[in-house]
Amino acid sequence: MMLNRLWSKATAVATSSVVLALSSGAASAASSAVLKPDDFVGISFWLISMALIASTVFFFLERDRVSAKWKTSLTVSGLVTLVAAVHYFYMREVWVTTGATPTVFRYIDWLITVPLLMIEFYLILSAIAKVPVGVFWRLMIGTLVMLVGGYLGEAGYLLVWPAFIIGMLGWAYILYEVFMGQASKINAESSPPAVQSAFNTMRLIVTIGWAIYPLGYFFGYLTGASTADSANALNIIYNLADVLNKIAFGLIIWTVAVSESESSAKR
Ligand SMILES: *C/C=C(C)/C=C/C=C(C)/C=C/C1=C(C)CCCC1(C)C
Repeated sequence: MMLNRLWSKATAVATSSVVLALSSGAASAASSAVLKPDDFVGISFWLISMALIASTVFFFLERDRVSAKWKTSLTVSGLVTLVAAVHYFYMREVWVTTGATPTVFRYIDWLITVPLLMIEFYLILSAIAKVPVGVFWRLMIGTLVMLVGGYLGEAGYLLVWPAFIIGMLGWAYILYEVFMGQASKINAESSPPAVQSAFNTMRLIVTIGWAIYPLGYFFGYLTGASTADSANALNIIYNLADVLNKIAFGLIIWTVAVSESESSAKR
């Protein structure tokens, strides 16, 4: 128990130092450009980088408070915010120094964090029911189609409209799986109320929270606005979406984990 606590404190301290070291390295390379007070997209990159580090440390430390079956979920939440924090340093750098949209870093980040969020889904269900591994792979396939479609459009390998439609089909497939497929049936049949409510919240996240990303794409490429306006809209929308889908999503899981752990300790 004691060792366990020490270990999780040590991991949290180590993570935050690595992230801080990375961020100061990135900052010294950027000596030629400084964040301007009217660069609101740049400011959002800064704010969110910091919020992501704080969330990472928080999720790792809070593992101590929850019962064993929730610990992996909190670890995964912390990994999502950690991976995103590091990418935000690089994205911020690209934005502040060049004013360009950091598409490659954004998609590398998504390619790791979105599958981690899918694993989170699967873990929540697995905490209380036997879940066929096919559910997991179907969610992964939807994710890949969605992200590859988006990247081909944003990086200029495909026309922006067809790429958008491919991405939307991948997302639609994920929605089908969580609302009508096997994942939803398992939840309805076998989950205790706390998990059902977590599952429903996660569904809302994947529907409403994730819908913000295609909106970002739309305002970034499909409105015919000027390049500068489009880039501003795209980045601010993606950044806000990340706050909701990475930090708030983690906090929802944390809330359920804490309340469920406390009520099962009383029983
Ligand atoms: C932490 C990052 C997350 C949760 C990223 C999620 C990204 C999406 C849901 C992206 C969706 C897109 C479409 C549905 C259509 C094509 C364009 C995308 C890739 C922006």
